[in-house]
Amino acid sequence: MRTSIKMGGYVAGLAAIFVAALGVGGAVGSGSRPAPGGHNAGHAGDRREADAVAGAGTTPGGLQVAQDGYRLAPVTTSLTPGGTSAFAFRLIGPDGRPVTDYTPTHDKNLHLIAVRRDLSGFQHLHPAMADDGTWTTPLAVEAAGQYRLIADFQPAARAEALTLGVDVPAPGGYEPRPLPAPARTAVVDGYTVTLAGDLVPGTGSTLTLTVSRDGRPVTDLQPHLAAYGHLVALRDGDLAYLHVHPEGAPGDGRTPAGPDITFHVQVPSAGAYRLFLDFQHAGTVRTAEFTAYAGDVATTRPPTSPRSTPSPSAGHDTGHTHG
Ligand SMILES: [Cu+2]
Repeated sequence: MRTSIKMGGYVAGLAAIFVAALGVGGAVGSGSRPAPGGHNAGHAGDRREADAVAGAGTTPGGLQVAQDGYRLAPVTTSLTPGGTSAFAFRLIGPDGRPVTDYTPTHDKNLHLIAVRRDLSGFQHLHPAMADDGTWTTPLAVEAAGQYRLIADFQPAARAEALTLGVDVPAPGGYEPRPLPAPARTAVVDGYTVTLAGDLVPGTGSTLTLTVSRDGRPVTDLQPHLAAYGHLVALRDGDLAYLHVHPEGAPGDGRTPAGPDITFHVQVPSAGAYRLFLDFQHAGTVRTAEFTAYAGDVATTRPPTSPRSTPSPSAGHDTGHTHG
C-alpha cells in the first residue's frame, strides 16, 4: 500500500531500533544502507509504530479530491448564498462506478463536513444515499465564498476510511472573516464548553472538553455518533482534516455521560487549527468551536489582524538623477 511505501523508512528505522534494543540487531544497524530484510521487518512491525509516525509522516486527509482510486465527484457545482439548496455528489470507485457499499464509521456510512475556506459556517451533515450511489443533503449557505466539502467514509471494499475534499463556490462578493483568536472557552446556545490540553505538532495529544450549563456540569449528555461527542479538527491554511478519536464509548461501563469528553488528536504540523465539537443534550445537537495553536505561535497567521495591504513604496526615494 502507498502508505506503507511512504512510511517504509520510518517503520524500518523504528524496527531497526527495536531489533537493536533486543540485542539481535548486529547485522541490521549498518549505517545508512537499507538492511536486508528490513522491509519485511517493517511490514511485520507493530501497528502502533506506524500510528506513532502517521501524524508526522503522512499527508492528512481531506486535501485531495481523489485517492487510492476513489474520487469525490460533485453533482452540484454551485451553491446559493443566503439560501438552502440540495447538494449532491457521488463517490466513484476504482471500477469507475459510484460506490454503494460502505462500512459505517462513527455510526454512519458517510460524514460530510461543509465549511467556508475561512473556516466559518461549519456544518456536519449526514446525507442520504440513493440506490445509484448519489448522496444528497440540504445545504444552507449563509454567505458567498468558496466552500470546502469534505467526505469521510469507508468503502466496504477497503480496510481503512478515506477522506476526500472538493471546493464548491457560492458565487458573490466574498468577505473572508479573520480566524477567531485562540480561546479555552466557547459558548453555544446557553452551554459553556471549556478546552483542556494542547495540540502538539507531530505527535498525539489528549484534549478534554467539559460541558456545563448555567454554571453546572452537564452529566447527562446523550450518545451522538456512538460517542458523547464528535470532534472535527481542521488546519487553518489548507483545511486539512485531522483524525480524532474519542476515548471510551457510551455503555462501555467506564465512560461517563459528561461533563468531560476526552479525545486523542494527532496534529501533523505547527499552525492554527479550528476545533468543532458536536455534542447532544436534551435532544439537540450543538457545535462548540475553538481556535487552538499547535507549536510556535509565531509560525501561524495572526488571528485577528486586518488583511494586509500592499505598503506604499515609501522607501524608494533614491533621488538619483542622471544627466
Ligand atoms: Cu458525521
